[in-house]
Amino acid sequence: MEIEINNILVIGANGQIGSVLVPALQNIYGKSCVIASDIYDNGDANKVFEILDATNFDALQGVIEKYKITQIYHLAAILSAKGEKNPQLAWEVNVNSFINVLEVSVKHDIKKVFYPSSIAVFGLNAPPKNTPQNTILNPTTIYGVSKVAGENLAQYYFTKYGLDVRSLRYPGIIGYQSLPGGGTTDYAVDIYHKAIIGENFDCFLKANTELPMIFMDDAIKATIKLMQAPIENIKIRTSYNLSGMSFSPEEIYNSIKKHYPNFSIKYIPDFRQDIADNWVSSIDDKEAVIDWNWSPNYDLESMTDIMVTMLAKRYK
Ligand code: NAD
Ligand code: AKB
Repeated sequence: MEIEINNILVIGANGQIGSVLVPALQNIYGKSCVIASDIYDNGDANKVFEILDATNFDALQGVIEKYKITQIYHLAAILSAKGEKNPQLAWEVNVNSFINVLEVSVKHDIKKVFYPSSIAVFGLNAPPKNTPQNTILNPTTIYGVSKVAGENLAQYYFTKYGLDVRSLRYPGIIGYQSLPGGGTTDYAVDIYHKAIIGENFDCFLKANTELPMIFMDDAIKATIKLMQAPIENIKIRTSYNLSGMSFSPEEIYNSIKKHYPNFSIKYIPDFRQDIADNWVSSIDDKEAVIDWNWSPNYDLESMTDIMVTMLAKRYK
């Protein structure tokens, strides 16, 4: 019997998701089998690490060959708000680095690739509530445009080369372990930190702007479940809708206020309001439920309980 070797490369590993996903993968596959990489070294000695700019094909290929990589989690991206400040960079990082990953994967017979898409693929013409898997994708941000391109590339490489690329349309991710990096949903992480350190919160979205969100533990659970599912269960080769919860700034504020009654919020919408106004408010993820048995564990209140407990410990 052939023994399966899992040498996993995580690209963009120092970011909000990577810094939680890497330890989760280490727990499953062992520390020496998970190679974390990013464009900068954050000094965390608890992982095997390589500096890697994924827009550089030769550098990427060098790491694949050095560690005999068999799976890639490609997390590197410029998120929605940051992308609007520099659309060329967003395209270069989000699309061209993914093409490098796909090309190197075909060339080196990589067994599985994970590609994170986003609820940013949806625009104004998608049904805004309970948005279905198959609907019109006409995003208004360069980030959303790049993710639609990525989803189609994933499907193309699967169909043309049989490359096993799997993908999720993550909602906004909220966790206590790491800080977000330039997205429109970042407010929903920042608000907890402000409450816990006793500061008031200036919110860049309006009080009633409802968006799809998910707790970090559920996002990691979904990622690992998708990647471990039998290949015959993966029916969608663009990207799976994924749902955790949906709430507005006012609702998360009220949830935190139950723990911090003196906490106050001011609404000062900026350019990120325009981005959020073009996104949908809730997601229908029945295909994920049917195909690989997805279900989230957390709603707003249970997430808030953990967020305030863990951040209170951190700031003590
Ligand atoms: P992040 O911005 O926190 O992290 C991205 C990482 O990529 C950073 O550490 C950055 O240094 C690195 N990076 C940037 N350019 C690079 C390059 N050229 N080569 C290699 N690394 C590079 O993002 P995140 O929140 O961890 O998101 C990870 C992925 O998940 C992204 O593709 C993002 O679009 C997607 N996603 C995230 C969310 C969310 O709420 N966090 C929601 C939907 C989708
Ligand atoms: C962002 O706000 O850009 C991300 C996302 C939902 O893709 N958090």
